[in-house]
Amino acid sequence: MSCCGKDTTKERGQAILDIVDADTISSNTFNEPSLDYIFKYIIIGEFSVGKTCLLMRFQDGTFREEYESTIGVEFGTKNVQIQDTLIKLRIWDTAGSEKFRCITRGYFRGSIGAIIVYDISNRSTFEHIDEWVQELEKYNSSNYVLMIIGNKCDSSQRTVTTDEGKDKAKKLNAEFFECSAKTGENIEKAFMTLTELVLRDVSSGKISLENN
Ligand SMILES: Nc1nc2c(ncn2[C@@H]2O[C@H](COP(=O)(O)OP(=O)(O)OP(=O)(O)O)[C@@H](O)[C@H]2O)c(=O)[nH]1
Ligand SMILES: [Mg+2]
Repeated sequence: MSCCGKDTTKERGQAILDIVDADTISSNTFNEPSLDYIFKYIIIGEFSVGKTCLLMRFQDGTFREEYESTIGVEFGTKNVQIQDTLIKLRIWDTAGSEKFRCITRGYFRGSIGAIIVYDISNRSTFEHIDEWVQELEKYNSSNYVLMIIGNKCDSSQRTVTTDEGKDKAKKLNAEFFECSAKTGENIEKAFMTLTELVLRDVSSGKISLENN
C-alpha cells in the first residue's frame, strides 16, 4: 500500500457555528499546484470515543490523555499520496455530545468519506452506530465510503468483541478497523485504506466531487 505523501502540509483549526468557512478554506487550498484532489471526510460518533485523538494521531503523531470535549467542530488536514495521486484530506472532527448535534450535522454535507467511531471499552457507544448511520443518510447528500473504527483497542476493559465490530461493519457495507489513538495501532492504515477506496470510487465516477 502506498503510504503518506512527501508533502505533509497540515492545517488545524476550529470552526464553531461557521459552516461557510469549510467551503472557503477548500477553494483556497487548490492554490497548491501539485494537488490532484481535495477529499472531505467527517469523523462522528458518541462523545469521548476518541475522535479528536484519532485525528491528532493521524495528523501530528501525538496523543493527549486529558479529555477535552470538542466544542462544535474542528478540522485537520493532511496531504497523502496514493501512487502518483496527491490528495489533500480535509477532515472534520465533530463533537459527539447531543447538545452540538444541530451544529455538527451542517458539516456532513459533501463528505465523501465518513468514519463512525466507537469505543471498544464502552458498549453503549457501539450500540449507537445505527443512529449515526441514519444521521449520515439524512444530512449527507453525497455518495460516500463508510468506515467503522473501534477505538481504544489498547484497553484491557473490552466490552465489544472484534467479531461483533466486523459483523456490524459487514451489515453496513462498511470497512472496519480496530485502532488505538494511544499507541498509534492501525491509524495510518485506516485513513489510507479509506482514501484508497474513496479514490477508487472517484475514479470510477461512483462518487462525485461536485459538492465536496
Ligand atoms: N486508552 C485509550 N484512551 C484513548 C484513546 N483515544 C482516546 N482516548 C482517551 O479518551 C478520551 C476522549 O478522547 P477524545 O479524542 O477527546 O474524544 P472525542 O470522541 O473527540 O470526544 P468529543 O469531542 O467530546 O466528542 C481522552 O481522555 C483520551 O485520552 C485510545 O486509543 N486509547
Ligand atoms: Mg473531540
